[in-house]
Formats: sequence, C-alpha cells, structure tokens
Amino acid sequence: MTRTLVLGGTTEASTLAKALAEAGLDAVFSYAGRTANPVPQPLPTRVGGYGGVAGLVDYLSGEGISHVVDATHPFAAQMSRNVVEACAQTGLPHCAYERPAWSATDGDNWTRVVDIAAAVEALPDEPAKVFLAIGKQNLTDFAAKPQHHYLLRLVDEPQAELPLPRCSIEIARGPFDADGDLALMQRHGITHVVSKNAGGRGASAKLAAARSLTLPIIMIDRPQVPPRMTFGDVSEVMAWLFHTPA
Ligand code: 3Y8
Ligand code: NAP
Repeated sequence: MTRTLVLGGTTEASTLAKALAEAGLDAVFSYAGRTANPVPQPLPTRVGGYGGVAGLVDYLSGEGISHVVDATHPFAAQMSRNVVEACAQTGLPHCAYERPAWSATDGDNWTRVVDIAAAVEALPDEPAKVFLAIGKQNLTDFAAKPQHHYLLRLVDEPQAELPLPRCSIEIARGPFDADGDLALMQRHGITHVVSKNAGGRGASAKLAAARSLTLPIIMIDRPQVPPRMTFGDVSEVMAWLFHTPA
C-alpha cells in the first residue's frame, strides 16, 4: 500500500490532490503556512515547515510515507533541495510535478534576469510605476530603488510595515485573468512589470496584459534545483505512483 506526501502550494499540487482523493489513495497534503487561509484540499492536510532536512526525514519515517511528490512552486527551491536530500537519506522514491517555464513570444518585451537582485538592477533610474507581482517575500530588495511607485499584489494584508515608501497594495489570490490584470495595470498607469518565471496559467495573466500594453517585463529566471525525476502532467505522476514499488 502506498502513502504519498504531496508538497503543495501550486495549481499542479491541487490538481494532484484531487486525483489522489478520487483514486482513494492514502496521501497527505503539505502547505508551508505562507498564507492565512490556504485553499482547502480534499486530502488530510498539514501546515508548516518540517525543520530542515532532518525534520523532513523524521516526518517521512514517523508517518510511514512511501512516496514523495514535490509539487511546490519552481521558486520554492529550498523545499525542493530538502526533498532530494531527505529522500536520498531515507531511500524513498520521489518525483517533482511542475509546469514548464514561460518563454517570450512575438510582441513580448522581456529583460531576463537571474535573480531578484538583478531584477532591481534592471529597473530604470528615473521614477517609474512598477507592478511587483512577486508576492511579499522579496520586497526588501526593491528598497534600493525607492524612487519608483510600486504596485504590490499580496495574498494577505501585510502585518508589518512595508519596506517601500511609495506603494499601492492589491490583495488578491490567483489564478488571475488577463482582462483583470489589464484593467489593474491601466488603473495604476503601470510602466514596468516584474515577474518570476513561474510558468503555468495562474500567474500568466500579467504577461498577456503587459503584451497588449506593450510594457517591458523584467522576468526572473527560476533558481537551480538538484536533478530529480520531473513530470509535467498529473496522469504521469499517477502512473509513476502505481508503477513505483513502495
Ligand atoms: C501558500 C495557497 C491553487 C494554487 C494557486 C500557481 C497559481 C494562484 C499565481 C501575481 C503572481 C506568486 C505567489 C502566486 C500564484 C497560484 C497558486 C499562485 C503568484 C497560494 C498559496 C500559498 C501561496 C504562497 C505565495 C507566496 C508568493 C507566491 C503570491 C493558498 C495562493 C507571487 C508567485 O504573501 C505571501 O507571503 C505569498 C507568498 C510564496 C511568492 C512569494 O515569494 O511571496 N505564492 N500562494 C502555500 C503554502 O503555504 O505552502 O493560500 O491557497 C497558491 C498559489 N499562488 O491551489 O490553485 O500555481 O502558481 N503565488 C509567483 O508565481 O510569482 C502571484 O500576483 O501575478
Ligand atoms: P522555500 O523557500 O523553498 O522553502 C522554505 C522553507 O519553507 C522550507 O525549507 C520548508 O521549511 C518550508 N516549506 C516550503 N514549502 C513547504 C510545503 N509545501 N510544506 C511544508 N513546508 C514547506 O519555499 P517558498 O518559496 O517560501 O514557498 C512556500 C510555499 O508557497 C510552497 O508551498 C510553494 O509551493 C508555495 N508557493 C511559492 C511560490 C514562490 O514564488 N516561491 C509561488 C507559489 C506558491 P523547513 O525547512 O522548516 O521544512
């Protein structure tokens, strides 16, 4: 009998949770606890970190987990590294379920950068109106360019003082649609968009909106994660679970 741990927090993870529940397979869904009220899942759900690799190893052994699916976000690189290390230590089979990166198409005006610091560098010096659709974990870096007015899209109301003197806040949980993002960017007179190369549909609305407004996008490439078996479709993950002995 399998008992699968799904490391979640993305549209893909929610799709997999539904498939596992419908198949009646024993599985646990895991959120990091980044948001106040995460979307409920059709599986028993745990919330919060494990305490690094050692904590994850203890959890996997203690809970009798037989398979691990890393369906976290491509930018959740620390979690992905911990999964590879913990499964190497415990010998548990594991795979990643993630969506392909976006690539620029005709009409796109992208500046690709390697990380958040490079994204700050890529912003102009003269004051601009920047749509920072990267969540709240990396805002401090942008305090290096306080001359811009930032439009921040956050999942929850910020609890602490924000590190940016000029900013407007939009509280919204995706997935987003292009018309909504177009109206939002026009309302705020946005001149630049900063985005993570998340891939998938949930965050791509702003790319379409920027394209129709012919706005420049600063696109942050995904961080490196260790090599692991990776699937792009829920049916491949389910087949892997059925054919990989516990
Ligand atoms: C807590 C679970 C589902 C999953 C939905 C996807 C789609 C909507 C688009 C923009 C970009 C951003 C952000 C985003 C999207 C989906 C997906 C996705 C981007 C929730 C969720 C959790 C999180 C954590 C949150 C981060 C933040 C990133 C906002 C739930 C809603 C910017 C990533 O305020 C914060 O602290 C937010 C933190 C990590 C990135 C960051 O570094 O700040 N996601 N997002 C997960 C957990 O606790 O384990 O609350 O319901 C999930 C989703 N967010 O089930 O349909 O799959 O990508 N999430 C990015 O892509 O750049 C918003 O605004 O255009
Ligand atoms: P991260 O930087 O890779 O992880 C930092 C630490 O958070 C991990 O070491 C782990 O803590 C804990 N953690 C992360 N994901 C977890 C999960 N699913 N279940 C339990 N603990 C988890 O991760 P992040 O970028 O902060 O992302 C956190 C969550 O938000 C993930 O679920 C991810 O899928 C989701 N998300 C992130 C983004 C993004 O842009 N980063 C976008 C959309 C959704 P311990 O070391 O203590 O175990």
